[in-house]
Amino acid sequence: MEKQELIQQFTVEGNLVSVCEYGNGHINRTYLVETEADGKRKKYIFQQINTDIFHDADQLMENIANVTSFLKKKIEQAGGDPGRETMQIIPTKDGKGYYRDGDKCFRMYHFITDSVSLDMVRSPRDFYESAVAFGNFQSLLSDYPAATLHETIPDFHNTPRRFETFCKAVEADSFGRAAQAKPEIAFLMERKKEFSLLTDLLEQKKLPLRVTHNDTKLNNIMIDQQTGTGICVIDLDTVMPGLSLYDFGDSIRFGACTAAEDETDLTKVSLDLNLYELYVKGYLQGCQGSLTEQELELLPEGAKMMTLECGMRFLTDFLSGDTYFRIHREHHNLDRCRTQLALAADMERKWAEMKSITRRFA
Ligand code: ADP
Ligand code: GN1
Ligand code: MG
Repeated sequence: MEKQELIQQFTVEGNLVSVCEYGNGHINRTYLVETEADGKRKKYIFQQINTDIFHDADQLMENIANVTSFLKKKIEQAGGDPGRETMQIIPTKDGKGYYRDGDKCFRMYHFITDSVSLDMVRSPRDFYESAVAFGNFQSLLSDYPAATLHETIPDFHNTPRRFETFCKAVEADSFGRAAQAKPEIAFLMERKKEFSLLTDLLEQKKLPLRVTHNDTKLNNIMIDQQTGTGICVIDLDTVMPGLSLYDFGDSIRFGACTAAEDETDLTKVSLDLNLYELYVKGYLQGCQGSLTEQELELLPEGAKMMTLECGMRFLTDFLSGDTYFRIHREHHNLDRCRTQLALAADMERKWAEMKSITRRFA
């Protein structure tokens, strides 16, 4: 079915004016849809769900429908505007949360107007506001019935499991690429012992399982153009039980880095300690005192773990023929891996400072 016809399957208002590819997500295919009704333009976000990654679209969309209606109630109770502060699914004409066309699945969201999502920090304030919003998102979901959530990607942040998969990819070297990544493979192998730190503490019940977002990069938050506040957390595909340290860590990995995720000049890649500090401050404010002493102590470990894990995932994908993350050039996943490992190495150099900043706020 053509995109135009697919869009007609949803309860959008007005006539279709345009549809074009949109955003910089690595997973789904995202389109901006514009319609016109009575001379008024309206925007929507139309997405093809990546069903190679999310195998069960029913479960995925059930999670998102339940989480967004839970958030809507809370936002209304607090006197907020759910039309801007949470995602809203636009149902199909027969009342479903997504449309299936053969083995392809599509969904429609309302567009969060007058806001931007950023691929790099524009000003420190953006980053601080994103921290408050991601912390607040976690607070809002603190009494969400976690047992009702489907695990959309099992073992998503199980770093030791990710490491096993990585080792198999190195071993298999199915595309003959391992020789190009020798230093990166060695860097990860040398840190093998670190990977089970958080999963071990979780198993020993020393860290609490919470409902977390799990993909808290800066471009998964909409920042209000007028007020500069983090208005709406988006990309809810991986909202699942997880650790606060995953959410904190992934934001640092992406946003507190001085270079883009795919920068090829590694001399530009470092951890910005001022941004790190701002994020700690904003995240703790958003979490409203809910983090335990152990969680607070381990924020730097969360940042480093998510950076190493993401580097490992990019490298695994490079070695396995680039089937997971969408790439836009040759070696893109290898370049992305290199920035992550350079950032992790810089975190190791700045470890004492990261620890002392964190303790100051804890
Ligand atoms: P992916 O899972 O591929 O990362 P996202 O759901 O994050 O896909 O969407 C990709 C991009 O599209 C986002 O980074 C953001 O810029 C934009 N976007 C997504 N949903 C909305 C929305 N409801 N309103 C405005 N922009 C959106
Ligand atoms: C993917 O979907 P997107 O682009 O927001 C990935 C994250 C990675 C990130 C790296 C479902 O996020 O886990 O950290 O790329 N999402 C999924 O940029 O795997
Ligand atoms: Mg995204």
